[in-house]
Amino acid sequence: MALTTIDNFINNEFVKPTEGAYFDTFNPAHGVPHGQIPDSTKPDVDLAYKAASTAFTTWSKTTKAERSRILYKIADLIDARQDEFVRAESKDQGKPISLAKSVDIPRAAYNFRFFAGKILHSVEEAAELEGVGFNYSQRMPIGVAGLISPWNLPLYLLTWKIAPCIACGNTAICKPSEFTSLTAYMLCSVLKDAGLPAGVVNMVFGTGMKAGQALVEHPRIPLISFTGGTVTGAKIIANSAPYFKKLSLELGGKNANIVFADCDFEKALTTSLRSSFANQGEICLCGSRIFVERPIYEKFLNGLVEGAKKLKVGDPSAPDTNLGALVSKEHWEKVMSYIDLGVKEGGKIECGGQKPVSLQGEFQNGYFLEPTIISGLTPSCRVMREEIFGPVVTIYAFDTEEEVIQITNDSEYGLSCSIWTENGRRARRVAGEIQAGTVWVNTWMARDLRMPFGGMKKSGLGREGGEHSLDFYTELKTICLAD
Ligand code: TXE
Repeated sequence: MALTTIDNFINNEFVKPTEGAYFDTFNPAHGVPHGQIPDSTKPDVDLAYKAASTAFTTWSKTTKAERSRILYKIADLIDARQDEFVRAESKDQGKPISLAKSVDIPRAAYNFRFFAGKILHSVEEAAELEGVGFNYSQRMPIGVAGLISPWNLPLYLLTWKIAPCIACGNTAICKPSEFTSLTAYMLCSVLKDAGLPAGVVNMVFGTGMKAGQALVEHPRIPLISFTGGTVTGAKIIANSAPYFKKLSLELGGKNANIVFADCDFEKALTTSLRSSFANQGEICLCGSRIFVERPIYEKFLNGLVEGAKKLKVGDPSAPDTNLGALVSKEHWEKVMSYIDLGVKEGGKIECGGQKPVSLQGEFQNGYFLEPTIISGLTPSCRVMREEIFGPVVTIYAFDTEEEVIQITNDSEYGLSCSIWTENGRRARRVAGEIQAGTVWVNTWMARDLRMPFGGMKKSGLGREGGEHSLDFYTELKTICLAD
């Protein structure tokens, strides 16, 4: 099969990497290469910077109405090419086509639509300073932004950065994950067809060590928005420190899913199956630590195991598939190593734990894994503390509200949490105590783009969403006018 060759996108042109090197990108469901990605290096980032900084001088002065018009057009073109994007995302990432169709691609379009509207409707502050005059605040675009995105929700998370960045009048150099560059590459044509001026968005494909690090260490790129692993986040903080860059970091999570005995049992169970295994567990918001109040523990565990066993793992392009393939061989091995560790730490595999034996033909070499539930571990075990980022959850019985708050918060992470209870007072009390950027009560992954989103502790720095995105992608200043 012919491999798709991806090229960098600089100044609205597709260009080969300066050093001419490419590497393979894999179809995770087959375990074979399906494309070639530029192995970009610092000179490519320098070229992109030249284009983006030139474009900034005019784009930053373009009216909000004009920027908004182009963003709406980009959203419309993503919708018009939805099927193409859906198939590509599923093939490149391994996710079920149904998920790409219901979540990833519609949300990518919505990211543009949301910020197209947002910039038109935001109002700045003004205040009279008695005896002096009055003050007003004004937002300025910052310059060329570095946007670095991960492989789990490739187009969804990349567009979550591009849309507010350019809506605010900045220009961008994007570095999508080397594991999943295909839909970012397809987006380049959409941007051009929508009439986005040359140089406003540039894509430099390649590895984190070369292309990513060159962006972070570029002395004239003043802001970096990054989503990815916590260890990488720490490197980005260190590498960008000499330049005092503005950073937004959305990092890992080890999110608690707290189920009280007074919950709506069926709703809690059905949603917990989703929050455990959606996108093969490769969502930073997945609830991988399930804490169940003891009176319903056995019943909930049995229901969860029964539900997990019914989930269909296999061909991502089949419409009824629930779990596709993990993103890469390396990641599959990492997740498997945590299952082994769980057993060594004294856990019991209630279901799953291996590659499904039923896979035939081309799928035999894919990176599939059965949904896995591990019981019998204590909160101090590594499997209950470290982010696994696969279809693996632990389940644990708790006795009191105080205990579950304590074990939830006893974590290096603080991204999200779900609480299941029909007692409204308890819901507010527990939600108020949990150390996480987002707490859902009786739901999971309900995102309102107007609300702040981000992590506490090692789950990240800063907030994005609504006004918070504008805060990150602009410099806010106060102007004082004397009478
Ligand atoms: O992330 P990386 P990976 C977590 C999850 C996963 C782990 C590693 O636990 O197992 O992170 O995943 C670029 N300077 N999440 O390997 O390495 C890299 O090329 C600049 C959580 O994909 O952090 C890619 O574009 N950039 C998560 C991006 O950073 C660098 C989503 C993310 O890669 C770089 C995905 C460097 N030194 C994984 N090193 C979430 N929170 O949503 C790498 N990159």
